[in-house]
Amino acid sequence: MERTFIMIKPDGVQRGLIGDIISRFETKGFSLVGMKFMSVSRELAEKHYGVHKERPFFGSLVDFITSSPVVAMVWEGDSVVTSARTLIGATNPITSAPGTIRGDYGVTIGRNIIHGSDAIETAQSEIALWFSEEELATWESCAKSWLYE
Ligand code: D4T
Repeated sequence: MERTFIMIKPDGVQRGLIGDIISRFETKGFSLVGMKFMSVSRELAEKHYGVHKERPFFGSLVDFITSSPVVAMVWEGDSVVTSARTLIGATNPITSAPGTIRGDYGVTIGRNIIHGSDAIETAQSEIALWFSEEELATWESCAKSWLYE
């Protein structure tokens, strides 16, 4: 079973999309193993987006992520890293497909509602950055045998 890190960004929270977004992951068949509603420190935001440190949008991205609370989550399931990125849609909402979270709700790249880890290794380091082991639950959904062969 794979795990991925998902964050509903400040715009998703402010626009009342928390319930809808969680519902999409649940109804797809993934299991929630960790979740917290939190304000993000500049230090955490800068670490999370460290790969973009030299990009021109880095400062405004960190300002945005720290501007209002986020929902940080860990979801589990088969191929969840790739599958979550499919549910989320392309980075720029101008081109994200209808039916995806960004395609349905986003208008601009700087307000694209949600983050999802882009690879298994990234997921592992992002989960370790945002959550301690004790904050993650190990459990098995009663639907498991109806989701997997
Ligand atoms: P995140 O990391 O937020 O899930 O987005 P993606 O993985 O889909 O895309 P990314 O890492 O390339 O970009 C990170 C973050 O920066 C914002 N951004 C990006 C921006 O404001 N302007 C830009 O030109 C780009 C490329 C949006 C997502």
